[in-house]
Order: sequence, then structure tokens, then C-alpha cells
Amino acid sequence: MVRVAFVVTTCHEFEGIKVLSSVLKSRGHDADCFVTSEEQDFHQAVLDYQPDVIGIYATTGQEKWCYGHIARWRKELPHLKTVMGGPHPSFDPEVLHDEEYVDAILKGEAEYGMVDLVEAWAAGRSTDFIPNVGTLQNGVATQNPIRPVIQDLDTLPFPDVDIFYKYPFLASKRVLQVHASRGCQNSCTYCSVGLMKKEWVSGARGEKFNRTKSVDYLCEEMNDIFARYPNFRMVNFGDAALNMERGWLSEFADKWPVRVGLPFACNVNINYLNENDIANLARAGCVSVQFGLESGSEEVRLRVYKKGYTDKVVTEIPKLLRKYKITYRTNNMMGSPAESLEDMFQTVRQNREIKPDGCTVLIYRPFRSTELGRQDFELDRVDVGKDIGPSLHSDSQMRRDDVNQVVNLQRLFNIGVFVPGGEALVRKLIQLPKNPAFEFSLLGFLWYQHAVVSGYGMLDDLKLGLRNFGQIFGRREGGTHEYGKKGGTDALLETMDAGLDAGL
Ligand code: B12
Ligand code: SF4
Repeated sequence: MVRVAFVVTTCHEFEGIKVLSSVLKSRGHDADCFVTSEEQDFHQAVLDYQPDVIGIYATTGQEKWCYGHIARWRKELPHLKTVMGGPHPSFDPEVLHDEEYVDAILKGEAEYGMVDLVEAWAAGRSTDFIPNVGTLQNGVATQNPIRPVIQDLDTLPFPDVDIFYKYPFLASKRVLQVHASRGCQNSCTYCSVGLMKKEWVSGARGEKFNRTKSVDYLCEEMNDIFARYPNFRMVNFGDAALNMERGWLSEFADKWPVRVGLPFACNVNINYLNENDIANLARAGCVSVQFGLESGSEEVRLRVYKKGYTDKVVTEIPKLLRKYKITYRTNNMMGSPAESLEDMFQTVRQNREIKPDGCTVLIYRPFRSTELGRQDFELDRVDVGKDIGPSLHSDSQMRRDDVNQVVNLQRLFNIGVFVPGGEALVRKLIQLPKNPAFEFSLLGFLWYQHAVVSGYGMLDDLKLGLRNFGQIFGRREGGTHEYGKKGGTDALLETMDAGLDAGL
């Protein structure tokens, strides 16, 4: 039996880790997850577990936060192996050069790669031919070919929620975080999903990237959780879009209210959403949806971001959502190379027109794993020496003369949308230097919109914020990343966004 300790530094239940843990356990191994904010002594808690393997989840910018811990754990546990997975190593094997800290990476969906890897390590076998695994070979970061993505999600054991809900704080929240699907219909140029579609499916006939659990499986999964954790009052689907597969919502609307019966919030892809889907969402108990508007300029949204949302869709869908009494929030992006400041004000205006119940606003970040990001690096539009930490709330890494205004506009966006006459005020305020008052304004709006509009509860969100207070405006311990020295994060903002469109 191999003992695997997953380590994370955001106070959130990670679906990928839950599933990896349940698959490992189904094969006779043991697994647990350690969340920095929830442990009195994080370092010692992991040590007390006596792991054979440490599993690190990493998005870009977040990959090095636990290197300091690993160095110490390695001294105390000489046999320890470490593996990194998630979006960052899936698209960038260069992290393998940090060989003191990372023994291997796993690209893409890692359920079976993880089992094979830990078993090979335990038996002292070579890992050279295990699909999905990447290792450093003769100084070269070498990535093995990957398995196609798991076609039938119902073949997986239920995600192991216990490794997160052993923490009283996570178990006592009102809202349960769940995933019903994997994939996405769109391939927006600023999102990693486009490359996942290209690299993670073999192209064999009939193979799918967009997959949904059967409604029966999902209802059973929920009831299995509620039998042990009965306090949840609402469900949040973290999927890119709950309307992933045609026909699914209708069966879901028949069964969910009877077999689960909790209200829920979810993300939707509005270019694939019709009135029938919205009626089914309402019938099932949907109280709130979120979708990525991203830009108020149709030209940018369609031609540059390839988002597929026409202005007509953007104005018509909200009317239908209102008709069925479903609240809606938009996700918006500031500061991509495709947009002028005026385009960003057009995003403010379009939000004002469609009257959302809340707006999340993120700052564009060029990921090498996206079409737009790759262009940015090639065309030298990125200030690679500038440290912006892992979060998409903190700063812009783009070289642009108006970068200060862009960042200020992200903070003050909601004033432009929701305060009468706000746009004129924001136009003046963005000329000022960046300052904490603007950040508090953003936090205030997000807190209210997230907690009240989506039904999360003011108190739950406040507690989450206080737990992460040190991380909200401070720098994260040991956090270094590709483009700079120290990484910072807005942990509250990250966690409050649990439910965003992947346009994060
Ligand atoms: C839900 C979601 C969130 C949620 C939950 C966080 C999470 N990472 O699960 C919230 C809202 C908190 C969130 C926050 C952020 N997110 Co997010 N998020 C997603 C989303 C839509 C789905 C992730 C998911 O659960 N998929 C389903 C599960 C089953 O798959 P998975 O997580 O990928 O896990 C599999 C593999 O990655 C791997 N794996 C996972 N963990 C581990 C661990 C180990 C040790 C190993 C070996 C393997 C492994 O095996 C898993 C099972 O197959 C993705 C887009 C997408 N479609 O992937 C973006 C995505 C991951 N997010 C992204 C970003 C940028 C962020 C933020 C930085 C945004 C911000 N607020 O500033 C933060 C970072 C917070 C954090 N610490 O991760 C980017 C990452 C891009 C990149 N190259 O790094 C993505 C890819 C979207 C995009 N823009 O392209 N996110
Ligand atoms: S941004 Fe959202 S809609 Fe676009 S490809 Fe990514 S997950 Fe899909």
C-alpha cells in the first residue's frame, strides 16, 4: 500500500484531487489531502501522515509554493517521491528541471497514471513507459504520450469528499461543490481548454472530450455525501457549463428535485442555451447561473476570443433567465491585448444594459497553453520580469501604456455597472495610482454578490475571507513562479469564484 499526501494552498475542495484519492483507495492505497489554511502546523501534519508520495496540484504561477516544505520533508522522509499534476505541468514539463523538488509530472487526466506511477515507485520499477508520466531524462524534460481522457465518468468511484470534509470548516459550509461533467463546447482563445481538446483526445472515432456523468450516478453521488454530511443547503456545480450535452438537462430536471431536491447554482455556455434548457434548469431548482461575457465588444468576443456569443445571444438569454426567475452573474476580463480601454468601458456598458445580478472581473493573463497567450509571448507583449503571482485578480503582466488604468478599472468595474452615473466617476478614478480602497471596493461588491445573490451566505463567505486574511493582501509563503520571485494571491477572491466559468 502506498500513502499519498495531496497538498493544496487554496481553501477549496478540488474535484481532481477528490477523484484521484478515490481511485487510489479503490486500488488498495491510502490518500489524504492537506490544506495549508486548515492545519495548525501544516508541515508537521503532512509529516505525521508519513507519506510515501506527495501530490502537488498546480495552476501556472502556483507551482513552487511548497518547494520549501518538500525540501524539509525530504530530509525527514528519505524515501519520499513527489509528483506534480494539474494545468501547469500538463502544458509545461519544464518544471521537471526543479528535480530537487519534483520527481515526476502527470499530464492531463491523471487517475490511472497516478496509480501506475505510485505502484511502479513502490516496486522499484521503471516509469519510462507509463502513459501520462513525465520525468527528467539525461537533463531533458521528457513527457510520455497520454491516455485518452476517461470516456465514461460513471466508471469512476465517487469523488472522495472525506479528505476535504475532515476539516470542520469545509464540512460546515452551506454550499457543496460538485462536478457533473468534464470538457466544454467552446474553445476560447484565452483558455487552456482549446489545447486540452487538441492534446488530450486521440482523435479516434467516437471519442469524446465533453462528458457528463449520468443523472443517476450524480444523484447517487449526492446522496452518498448527504448521508454523511447533512448540513449542505445548496449545491454549486463547478463545471465549465452544466448545459454540456443536449438532452441531459431534461432528465436532470425530472430526477434531481425528487432524488436530491437542493437548489443549485451553475455555469452555462449561453451560445448553446435555449429556452427549453432554461425551463429545465428552473424546474430542477437552479437559482443562479454564471456565464463569461468577457468583452462588451462583439468583434473581440467573436473574432479574437472565439467565444461564440453574439450580441443577440448576450441580450436575449438574460431576458429568458429573468422570465424563469434565475439570477445571473457575468464574468468579465480586463486588459487583453485585443482590447482598448474604450472596449473595456463597452464591457461596463453592456453589463449595465443586460442588468446582471453580479459581475466578476478578472485581469487577462497570458497562459502559454492558450492560443492568445502563445501569441503574446511570441510578439513580446508580456512583461516577463513582472511578478503578478498566480491570481487573476492582482495585476496585469501585459506591456501596455494604460496598464494602471486597466487594473484600476478591474477594481472599480462594478461601480461603473451598478452605481448611477458610475461610469463617469470611474473614468476619473482610474487615472489615480492603484490603491487599497479600490481593492476593498471590489471585495465588497464580490462579497455581496457572491454571498447574497448566489445564496452562499454572507457569514460563510466572511468566515472564508477571515480564514484566508493573511493571503488576501499579503504575499504567499514560499510562492515563487515562472516570471518572478515571490508569488502573491488573493485567496478570498479565488475561493469566492468557485463556480466561475473557466474563463478564469
Ligand atoms: C473549477 C475550476 C476552478 C475552481 C476550483 C479549482 C480547481 N483548480 O479545481 C476555482 C474557482 C477555485 C478555480 C480557481 C482558479 N482557477 Co480554475 N478552473 C476550474 C476549471 C473550470 C475546472 C477544474 C476542474 O475541476 N476540472 C475537473 C477535474 C476532474 O479536473 P482537473 O481539476 O483538471 O483534475 C485532473 C487533472 O488536472 C489531474 N490532477 C488534478 N490535481 C492533481 C494533483 C496531482 C498531484 C496530480 C498528479 C494530478 C492532478 O488529474 C485530475 C483528474 O483527472 C478549470 C478549467 C478546466 N476545464 O479544467 C479552470 C482552470 C484550472 N483554472 C484556471 C485558473 C487560472 C484559476 C485561478 C488562478 C484563477 C484566479 N482566481 O486567479 C484560480 C487558481 C486557484 C487554485 N488554487 O487552483 C486555469 C488554469 C490555467 C493554467 N494554465 O494554469 C484553468 C485551466 C482555466 C483556464 N483559464 O484555462 N478554478
Ligand atoms: S473560457 Fe469557458 S467557455 Fe471558453 S473554452 Fe474555457 S471553459 Fe469553455
